[in-house]
Amino acid sequence: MKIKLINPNTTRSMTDLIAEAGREVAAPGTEIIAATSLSGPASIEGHFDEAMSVLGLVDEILDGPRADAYIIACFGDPGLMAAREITDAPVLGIAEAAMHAATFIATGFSVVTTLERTRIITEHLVRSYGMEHHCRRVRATEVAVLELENPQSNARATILAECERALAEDQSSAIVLGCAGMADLVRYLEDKLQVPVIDGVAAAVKMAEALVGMGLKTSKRGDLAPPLPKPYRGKLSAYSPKGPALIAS
Ligand code: 2AL
Repeated sequence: MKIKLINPNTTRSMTDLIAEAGREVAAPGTEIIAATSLSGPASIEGHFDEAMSVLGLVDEILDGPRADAYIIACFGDPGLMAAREITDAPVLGIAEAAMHAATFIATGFSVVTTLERTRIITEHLVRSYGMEHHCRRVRATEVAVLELENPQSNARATILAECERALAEDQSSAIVLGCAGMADLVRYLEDKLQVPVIDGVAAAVKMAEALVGMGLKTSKRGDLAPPLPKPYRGKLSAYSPKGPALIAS
């Protein structure tokens, strides 16, 4: 099966890291197609960044060969429901996948993410995914997304310290990493913390494989039906939904 792993920020080095995390867990018959959005923010750290990232993400689903499943590899899960409208292949967000994975192996988890503003956005996701009973706390490290790639930033030590505080103070028994750019920290943190550490990229790949393996597709009944045909004007005219047929499937 083909799983398209889309980095909705435009930083290719982060896509390489994400692709490696995905390929590490993928089953032998799974091909991971890693893509970087061609338009949008270099990193996604706020509501505006998220909104501006969605067209680049949508382009990656509409253009190119179809995949059996799509993964949005940014912890804000930007454009998740919109993406589900334009294909009947399963679409998974990494925050959603990581939080669900955590519920199977721990009764409570903490999310350790990047900036305070991203922490607040993650809290919104916790509520919209119905994870309030499982997520004990969302914690910020004040490490910006692109600083994760800077060896001089001390990001590793800062994230480890926040995870330790989470385990000491939150009554959590697992850590969810709150950024795709943290995917390479799993082993390091598990060694130090001795609790499960969940990277959403890996979780989403395995869950996508499971859904495709079960022959499940996104329901086209109700709000995930294809977008209604209508004109979109101005800069978005090329995106006008054409009709009831799926745009990509
Ligand atoms: C992210 C992420 O995963 N990629 C990105 O650009 N921003 N999320 C985050 N919580 O900072």
